[in-house]
Amino acid sequence: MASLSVGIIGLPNAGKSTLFNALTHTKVQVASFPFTTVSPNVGMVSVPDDRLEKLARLIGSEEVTPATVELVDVAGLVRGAHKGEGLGNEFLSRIRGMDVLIEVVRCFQKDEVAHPEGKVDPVRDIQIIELELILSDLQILERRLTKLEKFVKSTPKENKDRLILLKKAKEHLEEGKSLRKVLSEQDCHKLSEGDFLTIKPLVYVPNVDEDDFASASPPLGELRQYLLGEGEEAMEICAELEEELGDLLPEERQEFLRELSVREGGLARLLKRTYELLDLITFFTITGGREVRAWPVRRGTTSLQAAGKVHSDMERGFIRAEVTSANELLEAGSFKTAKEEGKVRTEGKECRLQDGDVIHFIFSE
Ligand SMILES: Nc1nc2c(ncn2[C@@H]2O[C@H](COP(=O)(O)OP(=O)(O)OP(=O)(O)O)[C@@H](O)[C@H]2O)c(=O)[nH]1
Ligand SMILES: [Mg+2]
Repeated sequence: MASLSVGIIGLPNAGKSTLFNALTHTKVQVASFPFTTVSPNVGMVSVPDDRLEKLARLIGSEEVTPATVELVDVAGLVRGAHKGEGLGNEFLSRIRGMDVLIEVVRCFQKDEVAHPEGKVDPVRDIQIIELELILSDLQILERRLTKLEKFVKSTPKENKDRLILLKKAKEHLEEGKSLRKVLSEQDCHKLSEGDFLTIKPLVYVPNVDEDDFASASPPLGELRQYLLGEGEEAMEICAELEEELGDLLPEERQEFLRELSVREGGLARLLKRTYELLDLITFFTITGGREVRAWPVRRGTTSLQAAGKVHSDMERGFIRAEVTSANELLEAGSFKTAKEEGKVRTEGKECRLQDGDVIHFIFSE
């Protein structure tokens, strides 16, 4: 499976690189001027999973390898990006390859940090970006339509159906609607190879001030109303605070959070949600009783494909898979007991994995 990636998008100075740093525990350049990021920052992030920690404790494992996804922090987008304004073309072509988008929306004030539009107005910012993505999709769609229309008379029904779907998509875009909001899941799937930007799953991340946790600023209140009305997903985060928290020791962190009366786990929730939107599930392996590892795979993956993910030898020499669930294993206390209690199934190559499966592959070398 090619690596799945999550792209962080937003206007310049929204806090994208700050969020990237907080999520990846790295230190890419963050600054108060726009277009700090030019070439994209790429990092791998671990997806938090309680089951992994519990399994590690159960077997006294020292080595724990979490599931990871690729995170890409791209250049900021501005009005007119679809015509190449700012770093428009670079930005748009980069996010075309992403599987899920996180859009950072500036809600924090901070006068030293210039806003490309002059003042903080998160609803307007969301609309600017949505419009740019729509216009970019329209450009691609029109090119495709022209090509297809040229020879559709003499082509199979499949092409004709596609033409109808593309025309429907065009109408939606012309009405200013993102495709993910109006097309059925099935239609989105049919168009997914087209790299349309407004089809990609998207989570809004309002980047708020520390003070907003106590009482929301008027722009944040307005944004919440707007997103609710649009039925959009949002997860509020204070990117700067999250980044600072990453530098603290666990005890210091608890103290700090208590003082601010902030709940921990904003980043973890965001990562879990993007993981779901990538349509990933996790299976676990325990190697030599020492290493517990979480593996991300697409929903629908078979036991044979899973074996191949762990090692090509396992796929080649696959004999069978012994499968239990993380919860059953935790209850039983050991793989051996789980087996004695009849909680371990023997599966062939075609078994479709469930989220949380713990798998022991039997293979010939
Ligand atoms: N108060 C406050 N400031 C923030 C927050 N997040 C980012 N900033 C500041 O905003 C400025 C821009 O942050 P970046 O993370 O560089 O923004 P960016 O979206 O990556 O910007 P470009 O790469 O230029 O598109 C920096 O000065 C940050 O310190 C936040 O949550 N609160
Ligand atoms: Mg940046």
